Order: sequence, then C-alpha cells, then structure tokens
Amino acid sequence: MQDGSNLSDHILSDHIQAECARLDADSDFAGVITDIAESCAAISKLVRHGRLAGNMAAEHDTNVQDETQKELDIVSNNLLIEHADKGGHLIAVASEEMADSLIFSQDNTRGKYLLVFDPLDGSLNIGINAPVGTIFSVLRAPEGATGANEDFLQPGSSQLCAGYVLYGISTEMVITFGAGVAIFTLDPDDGIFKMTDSHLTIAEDTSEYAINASNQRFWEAPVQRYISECLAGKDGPRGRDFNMRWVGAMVADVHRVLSRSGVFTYPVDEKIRARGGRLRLMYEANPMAMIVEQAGGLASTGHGRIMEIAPHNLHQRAPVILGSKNEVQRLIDYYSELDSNLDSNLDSGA
Ligand code: FBP
Repeated sequence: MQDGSNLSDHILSDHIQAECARLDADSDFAGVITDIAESCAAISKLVRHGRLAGNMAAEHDTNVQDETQKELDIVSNNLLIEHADKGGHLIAVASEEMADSLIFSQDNTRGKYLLVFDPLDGSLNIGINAPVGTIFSVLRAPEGATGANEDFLQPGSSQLCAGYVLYGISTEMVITFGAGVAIFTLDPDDGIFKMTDSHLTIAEDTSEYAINASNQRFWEAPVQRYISECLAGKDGPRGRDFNMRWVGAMVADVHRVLSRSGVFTYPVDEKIRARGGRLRLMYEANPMAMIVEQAGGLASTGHGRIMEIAPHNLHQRAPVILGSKNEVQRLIDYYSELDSNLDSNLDSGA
C-alpha cells in the first residue's frame, strides 16, 4: 500500500467507501454491499461448522429450475434475504431459489438498487465437504421500478458491482465495482474481510482447462476440436501438454482460473440446447463475466460477449466460456470458423 501499511490493513468497509466515492454512489449502495458481506460471513460460519450445524445436505423441494434444494441452499437464501431486508437499501432481490423477485418496497423508500444472487453455488458439493460459494450482482433499478422480475432484465454490462464468496480452505470475497478486481479474505479471528489482493489479473495464456468431460458426446464441433487439441498435448497441433480440473462448483472453478490462469467452459451442447445452456445468466454467468473481464480475461458464449446478452427471463441460461484471453479467443475463433463455413454453405446452396 502506498501509505506503508499492510494490504490486509485495508478492510472491505474501507474499500466499499472508496469505491462509492469514486462512483459518486449514495450510502444505500454501500449498505447493499455491506449487507451481502455480513450474510456471507454468516453463511461461512455455518459452512465451517459442517455436520455439527445439522444435515446441511438434506434435500427439500425442487426449485424453479427443477433442481432439488438442499438445506444449505435454503438457509443461505434466507440469510441473504434477512440481511437485505433489515438493511433496507434494496427495492427487491432475486435468487436462484425463488421463482420471482422478492419486493421489499414499491414506494422507492429503499434506495434504487436490485440484488440478484445464487445463494449457494455448487450445492452437490455440500454432502462431500468440498468448496461451495455465493455469487451476487448489483443492478441499478430502472426509472419507475417496482422490483418486479422485468426490472432485473438488464444486460451484464449494466452491473454496478459483481462478486462471489468462496467457502473453501479459507473464505474469500472476490469483488469488482467496474475498475479492477480485489480479493478480501475473511479473518476467522475477528470476522472482518481483509484485503489480500488489490488488483487481480488473469494471465493471457494458460495450459489448463475446465469442462465436464462426461458431456463430450453432446459437444458442438468447436468444443470437440478445442478439447481434442488440448488432449493431444505435445504431439498435437498445440505442441504442449494441457492439464484439466473440474471442481463442480463454478465459484471454485472460476477462482482457480483467476488464481493461476485457465479456461472454464460450460458450453451449450445437444443435451441442454433446448434450455440454452447449463449456467444461469443473471446470477452466475454475468457476475463471473464482469469479474473475469475486469481481471483482463474474456467471457463469451462462443458467439458473443456474455455481458451483451439481452435477458428475457430471470432464470434463463447461457453458454459460458471464460478465462485466459488467448485461449478463450481461440475457442471463439473456432466458433467463427464454423459459423462462416455454415454461411458459405448456405450461400452456395450446399
Ligand atoms: P447450482 O447453482 O445448482 O449448484 O448449479 C451450478 C453448478 O453447480 C455450477 O456451480 C457448476 O459449474 C455446475 O453446476 C456443475 O455442473 P455439472 O453437474 O455438470 O458438473
């Protein structure tokens, strides 16, 4: 730090104040982020207690995505809502776990912001004591907003702030306000998020990728080509060996990409084409895309920038390819080649 203090002397609340001043944002905006941090510290405490806190992997009903909710999904969702409601800085929240937005105020007495989140990403990891996370995105409410679902349907490029909290070996918040990415580690001794990286950047090149390879038979041609070239290693066209990792929680997989470079992909494939992809646009793809772009990486569907998708549904899904610039660009190029071959075939009537 310029003043000679340690990086970890810079705590999250200082950072929020500094970013609010830079953005000329009001105190409600600071309040929104503070409430998220408090909720995530509470979720972290529960996660750290593991089975001592009860059976957090116990199954409940299915959510709007037709996915079984776990106890920790519901508890995390409730914690985020309770803190947001008590804080009083939001018009409404929307969540993976709720079909529709939850409106706190229709009379604009509660700030001008909307919060959308995946309260507990990577739910299947709960039962195996593996990393999980929370992903969030803060939007400005449009003029005349009531907090209804439609108010949230803004492209990722409109996000004011995006972040995630990884409940891993330590609890870390990775956050961007649109001018770089910072990491704050939760100090278990005093419960304060302290800065541990002020300017996270993703290396442009990488030899590591992440994909659920069990879907291989459903992949589109550009993905088949990219992965087969990686698998061919030194003997193939890439001339070097690649490594593969898959944690099965987007937060943990993207965190690895941010920490040591890589490409994370959940592309659309034949199995999930009708749904538009696997990962949710508003509270998974968009916030992660903003973080990755702010760290110098790329985030694409293969056909365009994730953050330029015009959403039509709170829970819509999107193909995701993100991470180290040069590798993501290579995959985009493979998609472009396929698209232009299809175009020229159509032109020639083939
Ligand atoms: P949840 O938010 O329901 O947990 O699902 C999202 C997710 O777990 C991502 O975090 C992860 O990247 C992906 O699903 C894993 O998918 P798969 O089941 O194909 O491994």
